[in-house]
Amino acid sequence: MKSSKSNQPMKFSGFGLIQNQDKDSLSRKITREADLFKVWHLGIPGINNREWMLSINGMVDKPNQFSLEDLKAFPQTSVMAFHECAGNPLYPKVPQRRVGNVVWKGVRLADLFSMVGVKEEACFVISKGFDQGIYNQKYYAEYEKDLPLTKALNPNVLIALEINDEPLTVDRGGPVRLVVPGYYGTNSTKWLTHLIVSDTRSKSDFTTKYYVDREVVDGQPKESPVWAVSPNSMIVHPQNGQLVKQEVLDIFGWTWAENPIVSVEVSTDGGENWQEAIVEARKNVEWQKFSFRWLPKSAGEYLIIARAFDSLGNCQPLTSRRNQVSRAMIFVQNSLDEKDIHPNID
Ligand SMILES: Nc1nc2c(c(=O)[nH]1)N[C@H]1C(S)=C(S)[C@@H](COP(=O)(O)O)O[C@H]1N2
Ligand SMILES: [Mo]
Repeated sequence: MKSSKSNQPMKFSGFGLIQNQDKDSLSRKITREADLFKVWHLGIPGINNREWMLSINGMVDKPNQFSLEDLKAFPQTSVMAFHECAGNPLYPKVPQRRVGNVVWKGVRLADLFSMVGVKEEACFVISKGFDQGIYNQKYYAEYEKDLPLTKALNPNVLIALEINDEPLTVDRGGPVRLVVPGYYGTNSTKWLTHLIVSDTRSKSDFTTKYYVDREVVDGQPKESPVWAVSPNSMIVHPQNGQLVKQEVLDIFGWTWAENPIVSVEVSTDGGENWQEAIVEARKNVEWQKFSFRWLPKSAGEYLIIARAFDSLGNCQPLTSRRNQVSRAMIFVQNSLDEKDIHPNID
């Protein structure tokens, strides 16, 4: 943007989160924009769409700048994709299941890259957003992330202008944001102003301090960027704490990962026995429905658990991870009065 950033009023300052998930919104294959969670670390900037510019530079042959009108003139691609927040970066192992499934539309990043010509030595793409402000007691002049060039060239990666056929609102990262389907939401930089092609990773706190998974493997500390989404699932029906009658119950939910989910197992006894659920095949990067028909043998408490496996054989862990299994404790009511269930019985 031409105007100086520090003069730009913020619409909202500081970290924020809106999550609006009820059973009705979670039952839909495509999440309504109004029902999709929103996250911002530094604030929501004030943006003038007419002055807005995306610049692409770094290890490219012909650095260039694109206005909103320039981007609208490119071929537009739609991608239905799950959108999952990795959770609070200060507590990276705490599961949040802040997730939805939406249709993004915009320009393929690969198309812009073929126009500017990416140099052979390049390995990463650094993205910067227009927001500025304080996160965890430190001031940041911008939000900055990175991703491998190989991922950036994937045809699903978009410079998005729309969500569910509507222009992106400023809260959603508009007028233009990066969308990296298959990667955690943190990588999909909102209010995108700069893409820098590089042979090294970003040194920003949002890639080196936050959004780094730290583990000890064979006694050695291991760090990995919070990029690809690990297998995850969410039980939508029945809901945790629900009271149901002792009759056939159609358990269902959603499952997703960067790689397609190939199977989901459901346990109705707290994890002692597992059975195969039916899983919808994946077309591209959208979430997949799983369902399991079950007749409770008797009244009582049941702990239902679902666990997903992706095409690489990765499975959801039982505890201590952002993608740990989803559980629903339910209460099956004795069908004492048959008339309640079969009113026409006599
Ligand atoms: N510029 C900018 N982009 C950002 C963020 C941010 O704070 N600033 N938050 C990230 C995080 S953690 C997530 S989960 C997604 C949230 O996108 P949404 O608000 O559209 O759901 O945006 C990502 N992109
Ligand atoms: Mo996030």
